[in-house]
Amino acid sequence: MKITDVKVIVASPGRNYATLKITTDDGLVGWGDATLNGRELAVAAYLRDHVGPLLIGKDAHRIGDIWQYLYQGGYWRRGPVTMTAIAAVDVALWDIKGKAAGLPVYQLLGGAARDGVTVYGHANGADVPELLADVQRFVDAGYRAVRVQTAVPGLERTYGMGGNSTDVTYEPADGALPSEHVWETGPYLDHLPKVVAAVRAEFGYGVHLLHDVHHRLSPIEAGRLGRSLEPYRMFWIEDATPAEDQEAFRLIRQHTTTPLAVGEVFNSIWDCQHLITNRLIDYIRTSVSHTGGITHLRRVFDLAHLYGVRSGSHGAGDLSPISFAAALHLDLAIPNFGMQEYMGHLPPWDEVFSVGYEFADGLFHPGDAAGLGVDFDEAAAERFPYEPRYLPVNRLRDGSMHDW
Ligand code: GCO
Ligand code: MG
Repeated sequence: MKITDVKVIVASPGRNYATLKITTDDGLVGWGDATLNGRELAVAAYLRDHVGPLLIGKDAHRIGDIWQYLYQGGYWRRGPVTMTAIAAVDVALWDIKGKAAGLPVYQLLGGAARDGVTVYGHANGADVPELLADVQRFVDAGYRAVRVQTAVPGLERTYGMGGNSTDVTYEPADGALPSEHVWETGPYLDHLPKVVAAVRAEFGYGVHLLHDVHHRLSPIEAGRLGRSLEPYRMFWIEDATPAEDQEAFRLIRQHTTTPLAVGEVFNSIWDCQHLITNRLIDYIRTSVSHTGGITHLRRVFDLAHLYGVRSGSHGAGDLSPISFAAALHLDLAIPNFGMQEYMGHLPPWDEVFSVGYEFADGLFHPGDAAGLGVDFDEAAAERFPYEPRYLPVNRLRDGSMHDW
């Protein structure tokens, strides 16, 4: 089965997405997500100019060989643009293989290891009452896990705020240029434990609570936050400290039993290797669309399984419905599933993407259509042209750059 066409579509139904379409001589079409928030055009160019022409004529069934061809053959290793491009090709080829076999992708991965995929939603609130009302929406909708984010007194805007409803999400990349905001760690460290205490007081311990620190703390500050949250039994705190320095997590580990999750900005198994093999984390958050696709992410999860680390894949709205569908197939089949993020997608996403996944009682299932169970309306996509959008940045009060 030969690849005859490779096409990248950049469109903005609700937010910018880059989508890869691979067509074979059998007439089969596979879809992959090539979206990298704020760098969509870079991945699109990489695919159009440096990957697509190399794939024409190759056997679409040889997923593993094509993966190595694009990884080793590209010479320049790793990085978010390269690994997102490879991921899009990989996912599209798994979609094609499933369609050729007449099976959903999870069946090709060994079949279902669970009935469904537990997801967490994004609750947030400018103050405690607003946050409690948002958590209530997710609990009422059947969610078994909820991420809690809140404003910080004295700070104009903080990460994770927006879209107070289970059915209308929010998009953090909201500026034609990066907006700049002030960050101060002290008020955050003082305020967050009080907010989480209020959520636990209202909802008890029957719902999993998660929080995203979003790279904003030093290791010792992260250890302090983890310890202050121990009474509230967090499912995890995420991105507690920037993880280029994987060994930094040992310092956090020494100070707290709060579970640690990291990895959404990682793009290869080598970004995770030290963290996993030293048991410095509890969940690995690498995503199918930024970590080389199903083929590579399955290797990450297999390594994690050896060390008791579970999956916790990134699933924000800037990972397209194609990415979320692929994540569900993998989440359903792996032995060490932990948690899947589900932020939803901004309308009118469903005027372009059609999906087979369904939500019930806190769990998603990818459906049993052959392949990924997704489709993409190219004609509709033309109604939503790309618009430059960037994530915000933080600066400290003295003007120093800081993680947002
Ligand atoms: C998450 C992530 C997002 C990122 C976004 C970047 O946990 O979902 O941290 O909120 O900021 O995906 O594009
Ligand atoms: Mg995050």
